[in-house]
Formats: sequence, C-alpha cells, structure tokens
Amino acid sequence: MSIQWFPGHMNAARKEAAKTMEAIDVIVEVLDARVPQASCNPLIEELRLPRQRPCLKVLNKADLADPAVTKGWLERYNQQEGVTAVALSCKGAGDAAKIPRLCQQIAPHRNSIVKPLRMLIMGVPNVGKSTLMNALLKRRIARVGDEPAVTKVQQRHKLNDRMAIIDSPGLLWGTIKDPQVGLLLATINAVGHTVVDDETVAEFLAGKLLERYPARLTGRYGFAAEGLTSAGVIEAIARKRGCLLAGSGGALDRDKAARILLADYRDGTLGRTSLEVPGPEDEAQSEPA
Ligand SMILES: Nc1nc2c(ncn2[C@@H]2O[C@H](COP(=O)(O)OP(=O)(O)OP(=O)(O)O)[C@@H](O)[C@H]2O)c(=O)[nH]1
Ligand SMILES: [Mg+2]
Repeated sequence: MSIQWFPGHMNAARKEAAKTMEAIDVIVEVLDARVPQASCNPLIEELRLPRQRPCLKVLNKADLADPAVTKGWLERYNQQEGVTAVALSCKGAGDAAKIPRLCQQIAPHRNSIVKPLRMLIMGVPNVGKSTLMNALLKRRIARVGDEPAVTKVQQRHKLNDRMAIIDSPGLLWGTIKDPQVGLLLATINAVGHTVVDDETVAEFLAGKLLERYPARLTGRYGFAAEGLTSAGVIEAIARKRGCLLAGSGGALDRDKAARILLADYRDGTLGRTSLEVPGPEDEAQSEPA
C-alpha cells in the first residue's frame, strides 16, 4: 500500500521552498522525535543539497519519545555532513530558545543588521513547525493544530534586527512507496484522513506497541496483551470501552476503538514511545521525491 497525499497547496509550497532556499542561511528541519527517519522528507534533502544549505534537524515532541532512543538518533544525525541535530519539546518552557543560538553557530558569518541570519523552518505536516515559530516569537502568530496542513503559505517574521525566521507549510513527497513510512506518518497525523483510514493506521500502531510497549496497552486498557494480534488489540479496546455499532445486535465498533487508540497515542496518554530505532537498516531514506 503506497500513500499519495500531495494537495494543491503542497505543490505550490514546494516551488516556494525551492525559491526561498536561495535566500536563507540555515534550514531548520523539524522532525517528530518518535519517528525521526520516517518524518525526514527526502524532498528537503533534494532541495537543500544542490544549494549547499546547512541543516539543523530538530527532533521535536521529544516529550513524547523514548529519551534513550532519541539520544541514539541524535548521535547518528550529528555524524552527517552539513547536519546538526538537537532534540526538544515546544511544550517545554524555553526549549525552543536553543534554536537561534545553534543556527548562529552553523552560519556565524550572518550576524549583523546588514547580513541577518535567515532561518527557514521546514518539515512534514503536523510536526510542530508553527508551534516552534510561535515559541521563538513568544507570540501566538501562526495557527497551530493537531491535524495535517494547518499552514498553507509561508510566513516570515523578524526575531530581532539580526535574525529572521520563516515558517512553511508541511510538505510530503509525491508517492510514499514504503508502506511502513506511510503508516508511521499517518500514525503521527501527518497525512490527510482522506487517503488512509483510522482502522488501518490503528492496527499498524497496535502492532508496533505489541512489539515494543505491550505493558502500556495493559496499563491503559486493562487487557492482557500477550498472544494478541494487532486486530485483536482493536477488538479488545472495543470490548473494554463498550464500543458497539448501533442496531447491530452487539457487533464491535472497530472504527471507534481505532480512534481511541490513535488519540491516546497522539496526545501521549500511552506514555513516551519511539516507533523507530536507529539501526543499520535505517540508513538515509532513499525514496525518490
Ligand atoms: N507534545 C508535544 N506537542 C507538540 C509539540 N510541538 C507541537 N506540538 C503539537 O503538535 C500539533 C501540530 O503543531 P503545529 O505547530 O500546527 O504543526 P505544523 O508542523 O506547523 O503543522 P502543519 O502546518 O500542518 O504542517 C499541535 O497540536 C501542537 O500543539 C511538542 O514539542 N510536544
Ligand atoms: Mg504549521
């Protein structure tokens, strides 16, 4: 199953990003710390490498990820040429304030009124780009929300006389061929709801949780996870939460149970989890844009 979600504004945003990239100094690539590799958009590399723009990878939502795994990802990314990586949470007071300092280190020659430091925030949808910009500006300027494609056009703001920041719309790439990547992106709510249904995503997530964090399922919903399949997890949630289809004589409402699991995962109710771990097989993503 490949996922294709590239609404019209994304096409425009891709062109706009290519143009903006000519006149900026550092790309601030926001990733979701729970799925750092799946949320690395190959399109960003494709745009920035020919222009030799350095990149600060921000593993955002670190408050929702497993800290030990995040550390491993930081080590990996910090070894990449032209890349500096940092983990943070925009929910943490003052965490975002590290960003201008790090960008300044990456582009030390841009530090005056004549040559201000220009930072372009990019990333897949819903990773917290606009939240990060608002945190830096210490004002709620950009609209944010836990759904993909909240931001539709770029927004440029001055941080001070020597620094400017641009927020941009979340970008995906043409066709996400690797089903694992597509489902991880859908799990973090980065993909439009029209292209993948909640039950498929929730079953995928249940499989990941069974593999890595089965005790969280037991702790939250009160069933023994041992021996369950991912479809069995959705059914067990439906039973425990009394999700029944109206007028069906007691058939389980799997869709409702799926939405419960996804909501609990996305808002951190199931605890801190990392759905991808750095391993030899997770070398740089090679999906063509
Ligand atoms: N737990 C947690 N939630 C965050 C963090 N940063 C952002 N969020 C939440 O993530 C959701 C998406 O935030 P946005 O800032 O709208 O994301 P975006 O990347 O601008 O999304 P698009 O404009 O749709 O591409 C919102 O519900 C934010 O409150 C974080 O560090 N931790
Ligand atoms: Mg946004």
